[in-house]
Amino acid sequence: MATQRKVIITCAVTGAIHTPSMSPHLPVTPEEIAEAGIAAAEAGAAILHLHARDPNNGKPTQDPAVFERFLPRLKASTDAIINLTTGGSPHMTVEERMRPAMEFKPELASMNMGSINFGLFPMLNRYDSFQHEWERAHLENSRDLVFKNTFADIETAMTLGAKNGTRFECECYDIGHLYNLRNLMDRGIVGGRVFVQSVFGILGGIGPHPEDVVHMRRTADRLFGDAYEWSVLGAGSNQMRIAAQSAAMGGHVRVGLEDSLWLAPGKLAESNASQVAKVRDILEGLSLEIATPDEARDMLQLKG
Ligand code: KMH
Ligand code: ZN
Repeated sequence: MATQRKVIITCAVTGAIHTPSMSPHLPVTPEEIAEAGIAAAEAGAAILHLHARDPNNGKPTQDPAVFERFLPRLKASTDAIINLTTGGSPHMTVEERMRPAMEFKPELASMNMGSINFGLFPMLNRYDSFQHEWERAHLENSRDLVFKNTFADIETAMTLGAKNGTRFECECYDIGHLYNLRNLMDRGIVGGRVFVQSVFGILGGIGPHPEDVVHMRRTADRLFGDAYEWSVLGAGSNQMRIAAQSAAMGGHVRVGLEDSLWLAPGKLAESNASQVAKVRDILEGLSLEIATPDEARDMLQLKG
């Protein structure tokens, strides 16, 4: 098991899963994304995992011009590690999804470690109406959606990213994804200390049960030994419980409105910073210290 030093908090500010009708607090415009990221960093997030949205209707976009409207402000106002999505939305092509990481060459980018069914349609039951037509289709069409991340996709993207000095948040939605990562390491496509982001509770991936978390951790320990940093994210109402469990097991944590709209049962999170503050309280309650961005850079071997 990797030795626990300090805990890295990642904040995933807006993502591409939730839609504007689900919460009035979901950041949509470049200004809202910048302000939410700055507040999250001030609350203790060392890493900001970033997607962009069309300012007119909140639809996920990978247009670098939209990222350009919030990245300079985030870089000027915080020391946080910028982590750009290459997942984009499961509805986009891999080429589209890679555009921001190729354009901005960030320290860190997400990399999804296998193809999965990505079932968003259960959320349809929770909402009577939507402000924008794309929102219903986004959920409905997920019944027949494969989030495509083939071996060729991953290998190409990681090789291109590595040429820019970008390292990866390796998103593992199931146990097989850990084996995919091990294979990339064995073939020399990924080197150094790997950053595993285990994702729990997406329909199509591993569930959110405590035994699922233990199984993921044990398998990662067996496959990677001391050569990895482990972080977790729990989707929806699983977020804080899974963060607490993993932190107690030596892991890092990811929160943010990309992963959950909630602060407590029935209570929407009014900001990303409120989730960062809550997880920080949980971590400090466990006598764990929070990593600064530079400490996180050191642990993850980032270019800085
Ligand atoms: N929305 C998360 C479950 C990515 O951006 O590459 C996964 C994610 C994907 O963060
Ligand atoms: Zn994401």
